[in-house]
Amino acid sequence: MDESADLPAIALDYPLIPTAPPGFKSGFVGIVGRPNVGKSTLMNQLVGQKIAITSPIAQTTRNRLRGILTTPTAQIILVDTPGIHKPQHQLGEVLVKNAQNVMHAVDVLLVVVDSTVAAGRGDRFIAELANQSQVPVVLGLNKADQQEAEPALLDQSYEALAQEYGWPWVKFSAITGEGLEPLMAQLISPLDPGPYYYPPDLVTDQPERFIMGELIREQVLLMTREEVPHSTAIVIDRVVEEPTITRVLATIQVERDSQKGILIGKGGSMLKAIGTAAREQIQKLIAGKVYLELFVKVQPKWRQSRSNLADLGYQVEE
Ligand SMILES: Nc1nc2c(ncn2[C@@H]2O[C@H](COP(=O)(O)OP(=O)(O)OP(=O)(O)O)[C@@H](O)[C@H]2O)c(=O)[nH]1
Ligand SMILES: [Mg+2]
Repeated sequence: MDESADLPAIALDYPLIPTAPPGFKSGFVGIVGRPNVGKSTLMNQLVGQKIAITSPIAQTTRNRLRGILTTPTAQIILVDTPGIHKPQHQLGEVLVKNAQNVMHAVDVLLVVVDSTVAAGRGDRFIAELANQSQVPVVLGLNKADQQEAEPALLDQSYEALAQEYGWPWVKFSAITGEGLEPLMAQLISPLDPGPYYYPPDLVTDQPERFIMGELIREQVLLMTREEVPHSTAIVIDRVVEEPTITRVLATIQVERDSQKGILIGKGGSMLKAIGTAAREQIQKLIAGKVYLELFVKVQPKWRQSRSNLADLGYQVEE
């Protein structure tokens, strides 16, 4: 069979990737840090679009997510990771392992810390891991907008950490966007000249279906409490695109009957609230009308089962 005969048709299906001008730089930047320091918020702000969900609850991010940022002189592929913490179940172990693996697979590491509190043991642990990776590191002090008492003292604790390893540090706010220009310059500086890896207008390589599931999970994180957010996983069962509306059928998976009860709520009120808010977010994502139907299913101990985790897309990636 003459395989080359197929080539032009296949090539036409791909968006055009331009040739990089002389001196163009590109590379992968891993965003790592403790849970809740604002890694995903920063990635969204840098790419200018919500591609990662965020919440005040620790361990929001569960997958390695790529955000693509293209400027006239560089293309940075940001890799957002789950917050590094002491794992308490198989799911946690997979998340932390994946975050650690990213440290060796990127060109630059951005270690993000929460500058509203002083450097602690968790930050030092992550700094040591980053140092061992032999990759250039930038220390990012986030939440500059929220520093209250003694900003100078707080900064000193991180300055000392950066000095210990000889890393540059930058202070910024992922929410207001203040300080992000200098951050970008620090991230681009260590990169080598390179090609466009993705078309310049692409902001993520994450499939739409995946982001839809995340947008539903985000509402569960925002609207429920205690163990429910962490016991939840989303499965997108079907996406049917009709001329005027996109129908999405999804299942919210929990570990116990009691959690199912909470998610459904009195007379179905909680599920309705989650569905309404998630539908609005998905409509923004696809820029079109969405009909969202949610189901709740109990899958006992799914966070402890390797095969359940793999089915849900949570596995160790090298
Ligand atoms: N005031 C302030 N809050 C921020 C900033 N960046 C993030 N946050 C808040 O911090 C919380 C955590 O943000 P995320 O982006 O989900 O944090 P994360 O590091 O991705 O967390 P994990 O995915 O759990 O590891 C959210 O409530 C954000 O709104 C910031 O620059 N300023
Ligand atoms: Mg996150």
